[in-house]
Amino acid sequence: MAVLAAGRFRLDLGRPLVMGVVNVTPDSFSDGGRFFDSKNAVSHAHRLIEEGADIIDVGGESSRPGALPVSVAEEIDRILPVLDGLKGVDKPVSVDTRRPEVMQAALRAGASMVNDIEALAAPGAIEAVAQSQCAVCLMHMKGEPATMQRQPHYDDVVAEVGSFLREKAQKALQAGIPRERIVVDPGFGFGKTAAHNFELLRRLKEFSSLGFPILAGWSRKSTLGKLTGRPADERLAASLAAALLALQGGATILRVHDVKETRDVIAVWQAYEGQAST
Ligand code: 7PJ
Repeated sequence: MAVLAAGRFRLDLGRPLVMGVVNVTPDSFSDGGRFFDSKNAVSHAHRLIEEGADIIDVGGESSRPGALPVSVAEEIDRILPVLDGLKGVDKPVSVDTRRPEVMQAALRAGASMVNDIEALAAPGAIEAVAQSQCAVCLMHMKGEPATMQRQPHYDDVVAEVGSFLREKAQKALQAGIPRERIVVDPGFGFGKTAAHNFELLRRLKEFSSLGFPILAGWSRKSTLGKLTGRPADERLAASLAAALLALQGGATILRVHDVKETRDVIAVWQAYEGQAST
């Protein structure tokens, strides 16, 4: 049985998994301050778990197109209270970060997975993961969040993303991270046009030959906004359609904001595939 090893957890990859997104980006207009933000994040995570999330992904740095980086200290201050608040939950908590210092602090605070949008590129990031028992998601991004959507170009987006992921996975293996802790992700929306994103989605199956579980993140992304003309909070239907297409393309982990609805998509897909629903 294929499994993903993530700290003390072993996740069955024989069925699709849902990674629920919990953003901890402080709302400067709320007077509750930081405590209010982290309390909200913790209760949101509990809700996503009730709705059927298999993994909770906590992020303290916005990586949306055009976003500017926050300091390491700020990122740690945002996520640690949330990880503390989630200590008792029986689902793996992932931390969405690029910084080794944040990874180490998060792993000490009980995180079981590192979700790195730059695939462990920062000096010390590979070591931070290798020295732990956590799972890691290696994602492809072209450029930096602040500028990545300025006319991205590829000769063959699938070939380029595929060889990037193969190389990063090889590096991780060489650094001593076992195969069963590694996930790969083509990074929809990260330095890609809508056409690139749909080519990657249409040819997602080609990434199966890498031999790692595939994570797909389409939830509420701006490509869906461009397509439908809708703002982020009205992209649920488009996100669910993309989730189904990702499942069809062999994705085993769906990173989403809307867990309950994505679970229903998975139920339909499993019935269609003749699998028992989970
Ligand atoms: C992704 C992510 C994604 C992985 C974000 C957003 C932007 N991590 N973090 N894959 N997207 N692994 O949710 O719109 O697609 S942040």
